Amino acid sequence: MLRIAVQKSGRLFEDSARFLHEAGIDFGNSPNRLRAQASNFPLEIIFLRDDDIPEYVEEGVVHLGIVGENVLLEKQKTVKTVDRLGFGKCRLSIALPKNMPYNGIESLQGLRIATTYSRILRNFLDINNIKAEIHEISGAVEIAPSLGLAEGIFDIVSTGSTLLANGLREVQTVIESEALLIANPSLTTEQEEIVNRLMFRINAHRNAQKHRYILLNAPKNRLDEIIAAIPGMKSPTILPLAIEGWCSVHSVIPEDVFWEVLERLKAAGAEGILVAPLERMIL
Ligand code: PRT
Ligand code: ZN
Repeated sequence: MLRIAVQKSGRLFEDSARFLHEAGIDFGNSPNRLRAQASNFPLEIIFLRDDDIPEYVEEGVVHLGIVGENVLLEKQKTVKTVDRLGFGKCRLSIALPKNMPYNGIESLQGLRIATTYSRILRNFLDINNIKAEIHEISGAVEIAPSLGLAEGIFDIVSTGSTLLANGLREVQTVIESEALLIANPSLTTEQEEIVNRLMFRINAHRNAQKHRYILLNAPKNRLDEIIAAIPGMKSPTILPLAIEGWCSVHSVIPEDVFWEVLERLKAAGAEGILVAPLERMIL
């Protein structure tokens, strides 16, 4: 049995739940609980504040966690990154009042910068030999300059509209972030095995998303040309049709080229072309 921590509510909750559902894991959908047992996989889901997840994973209280890379880097906990999940994308950037000049990192020298991410900022400033004062605050960072607490801020930016609304301008991106699947670094072999099963299921879903199932009718005398147009798995399945001189061709093609493939197939004489999505695909 494994335990996975996901954000209880907030920006990562829905995508984290979707991630588990895509792996075929069922745990109901009431977000008000603190824990839930998957009904069809040896997994217990624990709902936590995102800030606590790296520590819970490091301590082994939970075996896995889904958390923003920004939070993980700030907390500096010893965990293993199992996978990058492609959601919760954002960046951590330094922003200054929109009229304040910025001519590169040196312009930050001597400034006061407010942030909730003081470790990441400290590290960035140290690497670049910038002496700036970090004001660690716990929220509402973007109003610090207008209150006179600091000249600049260091915070999460996604669309940039929050900065704009507060008269700030993004001047320096420090890190790009996305949600990560993290694991305790000393899982037992049995626990690793469950993580592998989880990843196997996720990859079967991802592969399916990237491919399409294709069926078509082909005149036998142009079959070679048609087969050559299909960048399929090993080789297409060819089945006879009731009509003399024709056969049915089945294959799986990468999603990103399927329009070009369809054009080539049509030009090669294929008829009755059907394209269908895939549920799961194991390579
Ligand atoms: O309650 P809990 O502690 O669990 O949640 P939280 O309030 O600390 O975090 P939450 O739910 O806001 O965000 C969780 C994670 O989502 C973050 O740690 C990031 O990894 C990721 N993420 C992605 C974001 C954003 N995009 C984002 N835009 N987190 C916060 N924001 C904020 C940003 O700071 C700004 O204030 O959203 C605001 C809007 O951004 P703009 O640039 O689109 O205006
Ligand atoms: Zn948080």
